[in-house]
Amino acid sequence: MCTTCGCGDEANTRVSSLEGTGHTPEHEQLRLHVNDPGHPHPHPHDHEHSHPHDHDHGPDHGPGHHHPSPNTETISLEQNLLAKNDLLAARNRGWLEGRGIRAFNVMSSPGAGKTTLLVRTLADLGESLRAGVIEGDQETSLDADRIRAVGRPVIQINTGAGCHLDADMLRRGLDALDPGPGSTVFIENVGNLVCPALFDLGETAKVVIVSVTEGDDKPQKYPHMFMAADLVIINKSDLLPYVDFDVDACLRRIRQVNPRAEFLTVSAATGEGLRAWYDWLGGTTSRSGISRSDSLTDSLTDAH
Ligand SMILES: Nc1nc2c(ncn2[C@@H]2O[C@H](COP(=O)(O)OP(=O)(O)OP(=O)(O)O)[C@@H](O)[C@H]2O)c(=O)[nH]1
Ligand SMILES: [Zn+2]
Ligand SMILES: [Zn+2]
Ligand SMILES: [Zn+2]
Repeated sequence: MCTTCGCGDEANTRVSSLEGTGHTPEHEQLRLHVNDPGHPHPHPHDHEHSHPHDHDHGPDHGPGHHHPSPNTETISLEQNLLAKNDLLAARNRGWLEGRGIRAFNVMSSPGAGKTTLLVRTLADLGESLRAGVIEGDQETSLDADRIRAVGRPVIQINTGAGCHLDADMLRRGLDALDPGPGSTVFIENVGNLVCPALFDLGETAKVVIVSVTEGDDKPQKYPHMFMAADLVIINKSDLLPYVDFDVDACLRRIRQVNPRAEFLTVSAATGEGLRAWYDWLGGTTSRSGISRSDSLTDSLTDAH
């Protein structure tokens, strides 16, 4: 569950490899399906899924028991939830680093072009990029089907009512995807500019996409998402002649909330500007961290 928007019920999260028939809604069955005996591998983590926030008071608590006010309870629930998530994210990060795997958490509002960009990237880079994808959506395997069509391994995570991926979901996705050492994992988060910003997954870098049809004011309205970004991609540049979107104003607003973010302007549909995205992806292999030194001018030049 998400204490930011009050959504969710993590017991309904489903992880699916799409192999076989599996559209059963039972999350336990799907987990068995993912870990099917045809694809054995050791469980890399030492913990089990738990629901620390999900307990109710029993009817028999003692007379000295004191109920905090509802507001206090919400805040401590959120702190506990995020603290637990950060711990699991740190384990994911260690697990990924230990295998030299790069994981990119791709976030945006619904429809900004995450899947389109990933499909095109996998098709353009072909065998030069060993990559798999973990797809997060509330429902359906439509996005995973699109990745599968370009012949790459993909795992679908359906969050049900949940509006974001968390570190435990990524861990389960990684168990199922079983990415090879030195490979790349793209994580397509649930389309949402709010809640995914709060949940560290243990990823190598956070990539935020904003499309020109959404308006150039998004960095100010959703500052947490843009503060968290390592790279911001402005997508759908092919539509710039038809919409009222000022790229320079948007970049300035990104800079105001996050001076270290890099940014690129691309069209995942026409391919414009994608060279810079591929260079960025390549750069993260040779650099130990993500470079945060690019100036506004450099990035603007790179994008064209
Ligand atoms: N004109 C134009 N359309 C694009 C571009 N990128 C994506 N689209 C279109 O935008 C729509 C949404 O794209 P998706 O890739 O499904 O977006 P998404 O972010 O994965 O969406 P969710 O998974 O639902 O959050 C589709 O109709 C795409 O064809 C682009 O660069 N230019
Ligand atoms: Zn949520
Ligand atoms: Zn939420
Ligand atoms: Zn998508």
